[in-house]
Amino acid sequence: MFIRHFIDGVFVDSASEGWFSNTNPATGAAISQVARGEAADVERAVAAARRALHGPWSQMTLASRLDLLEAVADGIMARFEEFLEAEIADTGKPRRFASQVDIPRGAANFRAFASLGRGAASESFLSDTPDGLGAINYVLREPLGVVGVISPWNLPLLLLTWKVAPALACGNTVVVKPSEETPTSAALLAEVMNAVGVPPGVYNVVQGFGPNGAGEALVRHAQVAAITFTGESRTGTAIMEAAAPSLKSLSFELGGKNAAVVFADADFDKAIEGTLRSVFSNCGQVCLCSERVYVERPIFDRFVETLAERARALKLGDPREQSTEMGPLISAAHRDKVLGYFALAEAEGARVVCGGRAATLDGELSAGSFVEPTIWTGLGEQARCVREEIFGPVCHIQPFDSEEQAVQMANDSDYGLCAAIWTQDLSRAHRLAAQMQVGIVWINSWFLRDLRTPFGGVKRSGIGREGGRHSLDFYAELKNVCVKL
Ligand code: NAD
Ligand code: 6OD
Repeated sequence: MFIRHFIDGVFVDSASEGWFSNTNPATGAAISQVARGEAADVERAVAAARRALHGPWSQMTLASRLDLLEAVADGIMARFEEFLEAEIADTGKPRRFASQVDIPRGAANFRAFASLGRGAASESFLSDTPDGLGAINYVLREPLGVVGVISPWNLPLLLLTWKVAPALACGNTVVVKPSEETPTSAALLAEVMNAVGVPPGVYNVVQGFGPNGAGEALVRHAQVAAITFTGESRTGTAIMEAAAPSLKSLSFELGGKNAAVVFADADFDKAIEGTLRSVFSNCGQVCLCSERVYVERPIFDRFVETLAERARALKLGDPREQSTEMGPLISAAHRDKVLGYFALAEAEGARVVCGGRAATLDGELSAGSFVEPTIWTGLGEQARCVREEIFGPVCHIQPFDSEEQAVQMANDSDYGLCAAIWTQDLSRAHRLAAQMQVGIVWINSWFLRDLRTPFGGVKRSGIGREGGRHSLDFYAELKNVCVKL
């Protein structure tokens, strides 16, 4: 299979005619050849996006633009199985997870921002003037222009559409650069865009790499008004540096080293189930996953043993099978990075409660990038394995003795994306929620999403908020109009 760029409504090869290989991490087999985008391809895509911006897209009424977004959502659902197969093959994520999370959310993102676009209000103020006649100020929302969308591999369709949908709802056109690990769903989405009648040039895809490739060229392009990026924190730094000369708007959703805090009064079974999900979902490759778990001392031993028992029982296997609970990591390179942390944890003095090694499966899965679900205890707060984002199926569990200590340990991180708190004492839950240095707090839950809420992180976990009206604010230029009466 060949995956090409999508520019001005058609699939095209790279100007350089370069390709790279895309592999299935469950088998190590090459599954497609992907066009390797460079600056020349970004140039073509931005030119197409500018033509559409000033042409057919701007001439559509808001209502018909938002109707098209609804049609894209329907188009994703109509091709659910193809999107599902694409995400499973590109990422190795289990069918169960992709069918419940990735694909439905791809469609839901378009529906949510179509609906938010229809309901968007504009501020207005009646102002005093010296002559007593007054003035009315109102606010126009205008498109930013061409928006560059750079997305990661862990939730490819979900995270791409989370940015494309609001950008289009606000009247922008987009050039997207999907992760080089997961090119397929962005190309399938292009087919949906064409099928439902989104004008050529509104949604463009340039495949390829980041540094010195399509990603960097998009960031540096003077006619790209904004970059919305999800990925690693250090990539955020590189993007910010490259974007500086052209003074673009930036929205960053970055890494995490998230804490789950479990009090002795929590519903034990729910806390175990929730923490199992928050540590091991998508093989630990969700930015919101809990890699640090703090448990109140009276239930610490029981919690560690029960969670380890549940982790050992997780079914590793072929991601295509409905019964599989954990697939491989995204690539052999990422597996080696995670295994490096497994070795480092032991060197740092961890007790390995379960896992800690690569997992070898049979048959065609023998070349897959599988690792065991892993739990550590016994590390100090300064251990690298407690401070650095690993992005694998692993957590460190540590006891605490007081609410103050739990807050102090949870906040002792360079990151600040989210936290999960498990307690039946609601006063305590609210008290802690206010003290957590993060962008999102889940109480007795995890990854429970309402797309109208602000989403993002503090510290090294991000800059800005997307979600609901926060997305509409980022993807629009606000213009104040002052009318003297
Ligand atoms: P990554 O930063 O390596 O890559 C993300 C994207 O950026 C890819 O498309 C890549 O090609 C591109 N890129 C890389 N370097 C670039 C550069 N110099 N210029 C322009 N583009 C560049 O991240 P990843 O490994 O794909 O994803 C995993 C990371 O993403 C983890 O750190 C995870 O926590 C984070 N993440 C955060 C969120 C969030 O909402 N906060 C969501 C998902 C993933
Ligand atoms: O749910 C979302 O909107 C979102 N942006 C999730 C990010 C998950 C990180 O891997």
